[in-house]
Amino acid sequence: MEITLKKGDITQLKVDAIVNAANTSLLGGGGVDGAIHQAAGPELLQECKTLNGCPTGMAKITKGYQLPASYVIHTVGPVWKGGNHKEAELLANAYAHSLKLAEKHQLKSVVFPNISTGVYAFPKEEAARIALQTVKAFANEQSSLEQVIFVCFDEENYKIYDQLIRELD
Ligand code: AR6
Repeated sequence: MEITLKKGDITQLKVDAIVNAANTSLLGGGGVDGAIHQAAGPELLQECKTLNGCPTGMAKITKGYQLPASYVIHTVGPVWKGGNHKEAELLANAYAHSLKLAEKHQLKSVVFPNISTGVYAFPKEEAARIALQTVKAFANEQSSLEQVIFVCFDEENYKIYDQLIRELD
């Protein structure tokens, strides 16, 4: 399994699935969630309404509708509350459950945004370490996944990931 880094807008990527950093309602919001719903069109919200939300750290899958990606994996990262509220564990769970869902659907390529590092205020470097460790641990297992891409929208996250990927290699 190949792990790659890109900079830019997740909604533009033609992959099997893009991951959405959603909230527990799964009914849309701002940030990457808003961008994904905007680009996918109103049918995405219609399908999300049938899912009955999603607990923090878990993931659910829908079709991609007008997106270039075939599917959207909606996961919910934790809100940062200082670090003593299981934030690290919940963030790792969000990545791990998204990967498991991709695997269950036999997907080959998945793109992650930097979950929880926007409105949810998770410290970016710690979040990046958790994301990379969780994906790397999964890469060691037998999987349908051939490519996992991290897409960074902001320069700060891009620099953090670029350095960490080199370190971990
Ligand atoms: N493509 C890729 N990454 C993006 C894009 C994009 N188009 N737009 C923003 N980002 P956030 P959270 C990055 O706030 O912290 C929503 O309202 C952004 O730079 O979108 O998990 C949900 O409904 C940041 O690094 O998600 C929830 O209520 C990262 O995406 C809440 O925000 C995550 O920022 C979730 O908060």
